[in-house]
This record gives sequence, C-alpha cells and structure tokens, in this order.
Amino acid sequence: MFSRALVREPAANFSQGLTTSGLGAPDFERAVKQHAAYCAALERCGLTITKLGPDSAYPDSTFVEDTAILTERGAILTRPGAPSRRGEVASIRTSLENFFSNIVDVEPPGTIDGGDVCAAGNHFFIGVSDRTNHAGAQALAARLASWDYTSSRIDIRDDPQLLHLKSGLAYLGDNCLVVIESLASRTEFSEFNLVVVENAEHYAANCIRVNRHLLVAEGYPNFAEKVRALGYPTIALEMSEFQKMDGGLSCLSLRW
Ligand code: CIR
Repeated sequence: MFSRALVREPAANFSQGLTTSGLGAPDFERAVKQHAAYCAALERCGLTITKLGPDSAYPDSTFVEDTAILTERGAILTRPGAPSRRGEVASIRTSLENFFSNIVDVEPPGTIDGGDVCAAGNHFFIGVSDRTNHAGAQALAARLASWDYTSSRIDIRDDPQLLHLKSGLAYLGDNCLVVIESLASRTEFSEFNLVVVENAEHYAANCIRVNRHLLVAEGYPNFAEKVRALGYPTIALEMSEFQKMDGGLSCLSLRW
C-alpha cells in the first residue's frame, strides 16, 4: 500500500526537455491540466501528495521518478544518465529527507534513471539502458542486496521502443507483470503471469498500480479491456502532452 507521493508541476519551458518521440511540441496549458488530473487521481487512490513548484532550470523536472528509487528500507537518490537532468536530484533530496531517514547516493561513474527500475515485491528489475549504465546498475544491485532485496538486470539498449525499462514494463502486484511484446519472452519474467501489450499500444504498458486502482493512459482500448478483465478498477488519464516528451504515468511521481 502507498500512502504518499511526490510530484513536481511542469515548468513553462517543459517543451525544451529531452525527447525522441517526434510527436511535436507539447501544449503547456494542456500539460498543466493533465498533471492536475494525475494528481487528483493519486488522491482518489488515497495518497497524500507533496507538490513541488515548477523548476524552469530543469525542463524535464516534472518527471520526478527518475531522481530516486524508494523502498521500505531506504531511498536511493539516482545520478541521472542525461547530464542536463543531474541537477534535479538536489531538491528531491531535500524533500525526501522529511520522510526517509536512510538516504544513499549513486557514485560516479554510475548512472541510473528511476524509470529503469521496476519493483516487483522484494525483487527489482534493473534496466541497462542509454541512461542507466552497468556501473550504476551494479551499484544499485549491491545496495538492494545489502537491504535483502534481490534484483536482475535487463539490457534494453537495442530495443527502440524503450527509453527506460518501465516504458515497457509494469508490476501490477499479484505476481502479474505488464510487458510489451519485445520483452515478453525474456527468461527473467518466466515466473510471472504476463499481460502482453500489443505493439500498436506499447505506450500503454507504462501504467501504475496505486493501492486498489490501476492508472492507465487514455486511448488504448485493447489494453484497457485486458486489465478490466483482470478485475482492476482503472482510472484512465490523458497523457498526450507528457508522451510528446517521452514521459508516462510512472515518471510523474515518486510513490511510497
Ligand atoms: C527524459 O528524456 O529524460 C524525459 N524527457 C522523459 C523522462 C521520462 N521518465 C521516465 O520514463 N521515467
């Protein structure tokens, strides 16, 4: 169960962040509305939200998930793979210090983006990507092991659909993973029940289970039908403006 979330409102220069989507520039007013709806959905799921104000020094800073990995045994502040995002971590540290007594860092040359880390109970899948390097993944695995968590590393560097591991993977609880087609046959997932997202809807794989509810991106009917059939109450959210900046539902909050 989660009780809290940390979010940061998009800055007016949000469109100047990193993107590979080719979907055009996001509309700021619309992004603000979508962000507000996202926060309302988290509140509806029972979370108390700490909302940080926009930070125009870091246009990607609304994607707070990439700055930390939160566990019941401590918080790991990341060292984001994109140099333009490294400075986002300092203010997240200040916020998390109010809630976590055990906070550790990732040392250079390691890099990690939180979007590459998917917790499935006491096991963590760590994506090795263009953002999370081997040194970072290794350091994270060692830290998690010292806290009695297990982990496995998944190299996604040659998968064009994946900026981060969680762009194509989500844990729903109940031993169930959502995966995009290209991840479905990986042996690391063989012990799980898989909900496979068809290629045409791959963006929908980045969904988040928040207590009873599943938050899904609006506009992916086949995926919505699959999760409804599994019995999860779902909340569908418009994500178009964040998708234009390569972001998804998980990236917009840190939850604990
Ligand atoms: C970036 O490229 O870093 C941002 N524009 C998007 C980050 C999305 N974060 C995530 O998937 N965890």
